[in-house]
Amino acid sequence: PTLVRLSEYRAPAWRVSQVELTFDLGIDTTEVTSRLHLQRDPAQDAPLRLDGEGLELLSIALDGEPLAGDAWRYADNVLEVDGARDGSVLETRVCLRPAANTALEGLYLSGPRERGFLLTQCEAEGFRHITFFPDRPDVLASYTVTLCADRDRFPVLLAGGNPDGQGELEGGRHWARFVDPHPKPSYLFALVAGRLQKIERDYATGGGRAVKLVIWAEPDAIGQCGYAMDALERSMRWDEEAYGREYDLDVFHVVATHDFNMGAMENKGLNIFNAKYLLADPDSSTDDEYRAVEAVVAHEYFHNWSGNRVTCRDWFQLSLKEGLTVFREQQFSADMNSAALKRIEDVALLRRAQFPEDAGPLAHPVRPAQYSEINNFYTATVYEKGSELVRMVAGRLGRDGFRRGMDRYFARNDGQAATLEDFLGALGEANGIDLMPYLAWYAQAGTPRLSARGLYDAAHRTYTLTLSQHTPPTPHQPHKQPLPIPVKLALFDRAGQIMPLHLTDDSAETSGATERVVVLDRAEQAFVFQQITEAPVPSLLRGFSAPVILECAYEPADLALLLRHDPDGFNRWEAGQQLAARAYDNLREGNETSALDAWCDALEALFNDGAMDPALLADLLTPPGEIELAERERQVDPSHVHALRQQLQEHLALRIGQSTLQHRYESLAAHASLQLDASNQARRRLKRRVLELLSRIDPWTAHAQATLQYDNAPSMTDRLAALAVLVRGNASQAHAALAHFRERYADNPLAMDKWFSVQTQLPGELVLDRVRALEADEAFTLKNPNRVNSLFGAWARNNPDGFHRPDGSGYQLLAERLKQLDALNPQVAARMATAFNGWQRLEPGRRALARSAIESVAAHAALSRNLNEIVQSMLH
Ligand code: BAL
Ligand code: ZN
Repeated sequence: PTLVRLSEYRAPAWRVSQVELTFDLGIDTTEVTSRLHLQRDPAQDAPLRLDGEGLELLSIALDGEPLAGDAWRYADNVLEVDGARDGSVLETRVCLRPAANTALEGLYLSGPRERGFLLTQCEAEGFRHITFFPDRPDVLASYTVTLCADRDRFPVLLAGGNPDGQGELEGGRHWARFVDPHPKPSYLFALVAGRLQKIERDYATGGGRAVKLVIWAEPDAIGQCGYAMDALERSMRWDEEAYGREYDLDVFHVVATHDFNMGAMENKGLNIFNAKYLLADPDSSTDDEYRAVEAVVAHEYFHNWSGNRVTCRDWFQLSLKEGLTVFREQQFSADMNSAALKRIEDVALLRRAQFPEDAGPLAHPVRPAQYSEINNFYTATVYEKGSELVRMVAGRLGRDGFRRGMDRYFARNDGQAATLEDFLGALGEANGIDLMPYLAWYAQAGTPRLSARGLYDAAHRTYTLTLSQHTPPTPHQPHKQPLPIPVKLALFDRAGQIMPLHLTDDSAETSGATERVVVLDRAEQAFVFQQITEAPVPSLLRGFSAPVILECAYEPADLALLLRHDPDGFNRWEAGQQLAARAYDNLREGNETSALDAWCDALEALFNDGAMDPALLADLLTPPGEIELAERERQVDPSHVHALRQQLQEHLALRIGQSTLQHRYESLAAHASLQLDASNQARRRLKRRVLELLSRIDPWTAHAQATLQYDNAPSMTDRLAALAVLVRGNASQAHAALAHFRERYADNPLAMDKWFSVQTQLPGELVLDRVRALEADEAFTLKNPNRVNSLFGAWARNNPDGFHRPDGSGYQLLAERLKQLDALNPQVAARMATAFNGWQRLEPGRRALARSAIESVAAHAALSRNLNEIVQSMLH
């Protein structure tokens, strides 16, 4: 397969200044007429070549004249046209088949043909499935879009930009026109047509622009859009206040669909959302889902500046918009909710999803050097690690400096397609700082290991902290260079008091602060702290100041001290996670229990500390997940990891004590509420955790309580938490609860997704039969990405013991389904295939079985470019 390389980037030979599109919409066939106003780069002498995939060309004309058959060629997804000049207008007419489009890329039908609606998805390269175009993000054009359709079947017609007229046509048809005044790349084009309902709100920007906010959904879902509307308004206000960014059109449309490959899409003026991230109501959504809706609504809205007004020069720069926008969303969510809990959630996600990616066969830099299929690079590395890189730079500049830099970046690149160099350049120049050393982070894959050694010199009252770094090799990158690693740190005395810091060569201004950032920018470096009166306990990488793995030979008592005394919730959690990982090592090695004892003692004390925030306590009581713990093994046996983690939780539950847990559960359960405020969410979170711990040591009581909780739950949060405890414990009561849930939510697709996914959490030896049975359920379909993820994704990713069966049966099932799925939807198949990541580190028996399953996928005829790239990378 052809590789696209960053090093081979060339500016486009032909650009398009204006696009006029007319759609004659129908479910089986849609005709698209396109008029492209062409601009030729005088410095390049290349023929006009346009991208186009799967297009049925009906007619073609240049400057008003039909083109003869020998004046154009359409082969290998490229249309080459002779005779075009600077200023020429190329007109093409093509036929599309939306109802037959199962890949959900380009124009497709969402829902059943009788009542579904038409919509588009163009990022990254979907526009070429709609019309011929130089389908690359550095071609920015203004769009005029006219939609024509039968009025009864498609009463609502939407496209990006501002409305510019509508009217009736003959034969019960109508039309609507939209003009987008802001030049945009083709990946931001969108249209929607069908029977949708709306909720509306008026919004006035700080600068006085009146904006109509409209959220559209199918009739049965429109009642679940209110929360998203509130979140949208909060996001718009926040971006004005935090970044001085205002919205720039008269309307902002948002549409919910159940059929979507991604989470959502930031099309200019017409965001399209996977319903999972837009719809919310207490009866069918959990607290976590509410927060996800708020975060994704904000993320897509923030793209209006970081992505749309300033877009990417090429797809290698994807993190320029995605890493930056994830970072902006993280700041927003921290402001709206608890900053500590948000940071915990984000770092946990990074460790669960990105660290394993960076350590496996799919490792790639945040700015990849090459790709075969760009859709395979919408990864945790580009998004989540990309956000961490922005966070490091923002931390380096400070709040005001970062804002100054962002203002410069937006001003200088507005209306243009930019690079990461443009980003770091603007931020650095606005602050008189050279940020280019941070480019190395964008180019180098793999998670750096940061080692820390402390040495206390009582005679001189100094503490020397020696930091060193090392990044293991990754595919195509055997040798790594040192990176600039900002290490935020504090020192604590043995009573848990934070110490003032005086670094050698300190300025008067910084000397004496209790928290400092030192930057390690070579292989090894020592930092000497003065006036230290006793051997301190260092708290390193505070706030997770760099995306690295810290290796520090802490005594368990040191970590326990940080867990008990650090005033910062995130750092406290972090100390607890490190201590829990060491406790896990104790259990694995079986020769000592010092970390296990320290972890249990500290948590027991915190459990009984009435001042603890219940949500933070719930997180503290949760040890690292099985995927993280597996990283501590040389050869991974997922069943063993699962068993050890269960033991870890049993030790903790026993230490806290059955009656204490029970008492706390009852007091939390006595106030079950529907309210979404932070304190009620926190109580629900702790209640779930306490019930889970109880189920480890007293399943009989816990299952009885879970059944009661299920029956009386006022909200989905409580209902699903109870159901999960019953299913995980294989309780006899699970059957009736699942049957009840199935019936109650049969018409609610998002709730039904939860019904599928909760059952994938059955104990490892039981789950495969259940997955097979669920596939046969009439509500299951391989055509819906959410449903596929709720069954196969939840099973293969969230139940390692259930996926990695010792006989390889899990691998075989997934391999078979990947082949079927690939024929329908290559993007979803390729993403699902990444569940095999980490197979090379499995114990030998499973490793051989996993390899042969992946090989069987690789050997399948007619594999998509998407899936092929993933399985080939997996095997090499
Ligand atoms: N741009 C693709 C979806 C998102 O990251 O917002
Ligand atoms: Zn995004």
